[in-house]
Amino acid sequence: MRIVDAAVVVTSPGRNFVTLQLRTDAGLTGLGDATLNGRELAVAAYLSEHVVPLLIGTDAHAIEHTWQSLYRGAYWRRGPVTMAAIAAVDVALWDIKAQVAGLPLYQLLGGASRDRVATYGHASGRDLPELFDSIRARLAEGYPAVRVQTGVPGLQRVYAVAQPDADTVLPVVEDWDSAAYLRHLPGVFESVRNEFGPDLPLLHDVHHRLSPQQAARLGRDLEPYDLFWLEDVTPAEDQSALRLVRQHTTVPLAIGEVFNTVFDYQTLITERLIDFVRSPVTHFGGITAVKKLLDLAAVYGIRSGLHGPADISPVGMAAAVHLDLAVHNFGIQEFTGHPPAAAEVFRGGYTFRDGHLHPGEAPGLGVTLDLDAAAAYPYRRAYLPVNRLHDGSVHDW
Ligand code: CS2
Ligand code: MG
Repeated sequence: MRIVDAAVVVTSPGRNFVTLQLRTDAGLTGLGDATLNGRELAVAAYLSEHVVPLLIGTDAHAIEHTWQSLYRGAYWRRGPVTMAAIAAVDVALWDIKAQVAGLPLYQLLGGASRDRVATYGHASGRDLPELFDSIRARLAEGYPAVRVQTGVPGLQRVYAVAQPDADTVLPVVEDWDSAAYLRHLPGVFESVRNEFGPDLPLLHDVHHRLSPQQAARLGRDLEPYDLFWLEDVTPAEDQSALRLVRQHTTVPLAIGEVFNTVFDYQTLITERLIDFVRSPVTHFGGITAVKKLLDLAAVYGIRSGLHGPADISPVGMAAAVHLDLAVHNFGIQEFTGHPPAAAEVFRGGYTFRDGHLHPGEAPGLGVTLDLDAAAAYPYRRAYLPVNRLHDGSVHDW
């Protein structure tokens, strides 16, 4: 079975998504997510200009060989643009192979290791009353675990709390002060625990903003509140930073949403510096690569917590849910849903019920792409926010 055609579809039903659709001479189509938030057209161009011409005429069943050819054959390895493109090809080929087998994709990954996939949702508020309302809303939706983000006194626009201005073209500027944040956050978690009791799994995302010393202090200060995980405490490219954090706190650490290959985790996993790996299928080279990552992590007792915000498309999320159901060392899946219009473009796929996901029993990934609906939502340029300190200098966002 040969690949005969490939379409790179950029659409914006509420937000931008990039999807690769491969077609074979057997008349089958497979989908892969190539969305890279704020850099969508870079991946679309990499796919159209460089990857697709290499695929036409190749064996659609040779997933591992194709992966190695795109990774090793480019010479310029790694990086989010390249690995998102490879991920889209990989997932589309898995989708096709599972359709040939007539099986839902998770069956090709070893079959179900669990009945359903537990998720966490996002709660945030500028102050405690707003935050409590947001947590209650997630609990009412059935989420078994909640990520808690809060405003910080003295800061105007904080990650996950500030609402983006409508129709901003240039990046939104948020503000940041690590000292104010470190003073404020433990009290917020104390209040949340007092209000919601000891059983609710709570998570928090630091979004790569602290020095190792600050992160170690925060981990210690949060220990009484029994977090499920503390995420991305330090800038992620510095693996050795987490050695210092790990020596000073027992808080479970999660990292990896901006990683693209297993080498980004080499020190972290083999030295047992983390508890959860966070890479999404979409930015890490696909199912082939994330499965290998999770197998390495399993050797060290490390579990999955795959990245699943709205910028992972319904196709990327479906791939994650198949993998989550199959692997033994699943931890939790982030899931925030998508803008309503996305359901017009991406049909089918997983279901979300009682805070849990199930990939369904349709052959393949189970997602179809409506090209007419996609065309009705043209691309709109979008940026992620940036962070500034009080003196105007740039801080990690
Ligand atoms: C976040 C993301 O979900 C998360 O944990 O860190 O929302 C992240 O900010 C976005 O994916 C960036 O595109
Ligand atoms: Mg995060």
